[in-house]
Amino acid sequence: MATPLEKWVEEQAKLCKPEKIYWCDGSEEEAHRLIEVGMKEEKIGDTPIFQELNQKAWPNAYFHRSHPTDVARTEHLTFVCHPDKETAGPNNNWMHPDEAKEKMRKLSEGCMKGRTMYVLPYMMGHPDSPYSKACVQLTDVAYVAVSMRIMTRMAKKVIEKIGNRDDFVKGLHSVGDFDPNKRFIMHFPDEHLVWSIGSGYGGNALLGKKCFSLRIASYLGLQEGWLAEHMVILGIEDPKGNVTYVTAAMPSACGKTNLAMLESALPGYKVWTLGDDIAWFNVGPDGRLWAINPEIGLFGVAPGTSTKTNPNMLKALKGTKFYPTLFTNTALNTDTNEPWWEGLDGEVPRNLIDWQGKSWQNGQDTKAAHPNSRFTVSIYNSPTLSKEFDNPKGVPISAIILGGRRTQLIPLVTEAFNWQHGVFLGARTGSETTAAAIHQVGVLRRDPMAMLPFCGYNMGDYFRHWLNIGSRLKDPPKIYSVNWFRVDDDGKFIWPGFGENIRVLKWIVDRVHNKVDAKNTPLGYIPYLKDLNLQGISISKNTLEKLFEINPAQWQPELADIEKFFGQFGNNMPKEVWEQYKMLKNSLDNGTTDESFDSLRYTDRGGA
Ligand code: OXD
Ligand code: MN
Repeated sequence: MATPLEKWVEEQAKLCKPEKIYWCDGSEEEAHRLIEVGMKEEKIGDTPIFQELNQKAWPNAYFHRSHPTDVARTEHLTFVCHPDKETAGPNNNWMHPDEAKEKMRKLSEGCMKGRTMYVLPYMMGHPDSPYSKACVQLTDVAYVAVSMRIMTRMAKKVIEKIGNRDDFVKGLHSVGDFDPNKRFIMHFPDEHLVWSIGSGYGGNALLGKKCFSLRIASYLGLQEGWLAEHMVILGIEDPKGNVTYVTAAMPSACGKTNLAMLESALPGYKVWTLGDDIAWFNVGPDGRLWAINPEIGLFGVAPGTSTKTNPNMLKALKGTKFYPTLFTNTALNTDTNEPWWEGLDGEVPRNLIDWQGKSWQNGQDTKAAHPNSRFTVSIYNSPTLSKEFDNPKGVPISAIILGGRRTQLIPLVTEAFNWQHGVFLGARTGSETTAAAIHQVGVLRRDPMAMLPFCGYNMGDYFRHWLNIGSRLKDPPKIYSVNWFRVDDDGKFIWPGFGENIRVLKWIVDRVHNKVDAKNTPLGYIPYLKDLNLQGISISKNTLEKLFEINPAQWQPELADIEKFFGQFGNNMPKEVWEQYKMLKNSLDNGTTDESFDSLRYTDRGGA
């Protein structure tokens, strides 16, 4: 008797009509074979999907060039298909599930003709974790099959784990003919199903990642009482060897990966990596908040990665623990057969071809590597991997950091007065956009908890869910806002960022352990400058003050924009969040000083 999984695969094959079906076992030997297939047989246009790179300089590394129109997430073609529009909320594109399925069925009819259908069984989370989920994705391209092996725990054993159940997470993916007009990423949360056609780009095609582990999982979390978040997880070790675990949300391409692998500029401090993109939170039996990273790979933006910005990532990219490592849409040095991108150390190589394969000269007004060119590498290659990474329980979280890219207004670091204020702080976060999704770059958009493109249901209900989780926690993590991107009057970044961000992390750890007091402001608690360790960097006192400046007049348009954003969620927006908004507005309007603001603040999580 066929299992529900076998039946499901058979039905999809009937629709997509692949030439053959291949069940992956996730082994290294298989990955070698799939790379071979990608170098010899599978092509996009005339280009084989994989090209071997210089194995001496970049062991186990292969290059992939995407279809030229398929370079980033396509949010306008991404739909969350709840039976009713209100559940999807104003933050999602919505289509009725019946209509979406009809559309996808038509587009998928025969879409795998002449190709192989790969069946990928994988776990999101450690197989022994009570929080993990068993999943199966179908795809018609070896690039996706190999990428999924790097990013997830792909293994034959998952098939046994699924057994006769039919509630496994389902993903049907085909690159179709790469036609952007026939490209859709459809989510069916009630069925734990993602159906994606027309794109091979990571965020659209590796369905365990954004599609399942954020959009569908966030909705599962709402139903089951947990949170799926767009966050890194890291451990900060102090000179005494104590490790404090924190998570951080930042919109795409704002330095999240660099933070997760930070090389500390402060002697005695060390950062241990547990995740660079996604965190699943559960309230543990002890009433604390515990986090796991459901992934095992890093899918990061290449441009800007260097020994200055992220030395540990370069070590991971040259690591040999896990086969293989992929580079997508970088430039290529044709003399040495090495990948290259803007920002990489050293001279610009003389003979380069750009990400589309065209010859490229230094000084040309286009970029050699696509701004959203990526690497896909195993987290096990990371020299900073935490020894807790494979702990099925995850790690207990002491602080949650929420960030964005803001050239004005937002201080370097602020501590929320309490959980509720922290939810407001996350809800009002804005960020200037980057190249990770197709839209205008550098425009301010509200991106609560960096989840705007990834929350699989109405964000008003999402804020409510955060408040509810907080009320179940015995000792909720403290919540912080950070902004590494504030500029001075000449438009230059004030804060040096990267490894120096440890100074902010140290302050956060000191606050978590009640070692330092903080200054009360309308926005939250900020550091007394004496408590920020600034040894070894030179920033004048004036400039430093600018990093923490709160100018009520400048805040007026910001408040209006926040009000407008919150207003979209109508009755779904919790009144607690509006109360926080009013409190901020009042305190800014009244030009409240440090002292007078004391009467407004929540005092339960107050001083040191
Ligand atoms: C990513 C993203 O790829 O957030 O991680 O876009
Ligand atoms: Mn991300």
